[in-house]
Formats: sequence, C-alpha cells, structure tokens
Amino acid sequence: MSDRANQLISDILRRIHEAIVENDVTYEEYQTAKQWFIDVGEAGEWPLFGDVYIEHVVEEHAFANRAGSQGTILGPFHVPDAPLLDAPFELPHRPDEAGDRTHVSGRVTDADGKPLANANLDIWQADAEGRYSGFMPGPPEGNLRGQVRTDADGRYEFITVIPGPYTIPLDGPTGKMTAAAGWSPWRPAHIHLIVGAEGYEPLVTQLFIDTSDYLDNDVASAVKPELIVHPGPAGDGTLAITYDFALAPVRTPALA
Ligand code: MBD
Ligand code: FE
Repeated sequence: MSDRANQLISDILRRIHEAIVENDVTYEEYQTAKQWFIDVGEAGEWPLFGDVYIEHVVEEHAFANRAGSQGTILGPFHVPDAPLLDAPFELPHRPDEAGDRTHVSGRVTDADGKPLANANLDIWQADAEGRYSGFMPGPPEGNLRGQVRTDADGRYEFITVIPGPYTIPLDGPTGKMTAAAGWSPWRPAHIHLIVGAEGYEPLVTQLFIDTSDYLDNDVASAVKPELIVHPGPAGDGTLAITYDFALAPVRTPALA
C-alpha cells in the first residue's frame, strides 16, 4: 500500500465513475466494454493501446521543461540490442527493399551545442508498407533496425529507406474501438530513434516525413512540428535528411 497508489487509483476510478453517470452508461454498454477489455488482453494489444492512446500525454507532461531536442513516444515496436553498424551504416534490409533510399545525417550535441562524441543512436522503423520487423508478417527479423555512434565531432550518419505510414491492425480490438469512434487508424511515416550519451538523458524521439499523409491526424497524437523533416535530393539519385539532436543533462538523482 502506498499513498501514491491510493491517490492515483482513486482518482482514475472516480473519473470513470463520473463518465458513466454523466453519459448514462447502460448495463449493455458496460458488458460490451468488459468484453473489449478481455479481447484486448487476448489479442496482446495492451501495449499498442497504451502507447497509441495514453503515452503521448505522459511524454508531453514528463518532459515539458526538458532542455534540448523534442522527444516523443516510444511506442510498442522497439527491440533492444539491434546490431551496431559499421560504415556505410546501412540499416539491415532485404536485397529488394522497397522505398526511396535515404541518407540521414547530422550531429549530436549537448543543450549548449557542444558536440558529443561516441553518442549512440538506436534506430528502428517500418518498411515502405508500414510493417515493423518482429511484429508483423513480411519483413524478416531485425529488418530496418540498427545502432550507430557519433564520431569525434559528434556527427552521425545512416542509410535507410523512407518508411510508409502505419495503421493499427483494423481487425483487432484497438482498431475496432478506433473505427467505432469514427477515428482514423493511421500514423504518419516516421523513423524512431533513441539518442543516448554518457551523462545525458536518453532522447526517445521520432522523425516524421514531411511528404507523408496523416501528419495532422496521427492516431497516436505524437507529431510535434520540430520533428518533421524534409527528405531532399542528395544529388546521386537518393534522398537526404539532416537532423541535429541536442541532449539534456542526466537528471540529478533525488537526495535520499
Ligand atoms: C507505432 O508505429 C508507433 O510508433 C506507436 C507509437 C504506436 C503504434 C505504432
Ligand atoms: Fe512507429
């Protein structure tokens, strides 16, 4: 038992009770909701549901005053321990991987612009059809997942393909709830990153492709204007994205 648990659980339940009373929720609606809870569990969709509909508020509130670059939600599709890549830093992919080949590069600095050498960028994304390896049929395990480190000047680069927009599964309980509410199930095309360096707060973020649909209608409410990037022509027939990341100092642990 903790005061914190009592406070949070009481408050959330009170708000649910109020919504029931204010909307005259019927017994049939309660039974439908209860079956939906069961279905979400059986489909293994609680991580998806939480990260799509709840995580963004936690992220916005927890990091409202953090120095450095904007972060956004982690989502349910990160896999730890992706391979550390060597030059030319190409994310693992199929020989015939669809999507525009793209060079992503930039710098990692502290919040004052001082370059951070040997910072780590953990990168993952969907393929051109919006599918994440390890979670959906199609891409092989480890596809479009890798890590790179910055050089002595804080510079990083990697090569990938432009991802497609992602839709939550339409036939699962999260998708059915979304359709019942009349909402779009789509996320705009994005590349996930966790940027970390010794002594700094890890930056969990996403880069959103400016040519994608759904930028102003993300089902996960995770787009921030600072995170929208423009893939321009690189000159050699590929595309280029540049983006600099600034990290906040690690939070001083509270005094015991
Ligand atoms: C995603 O690809 C994603 O990034 C999030 C946050 C939720 C669902 C799917
Ligand atoms: Fe994603």
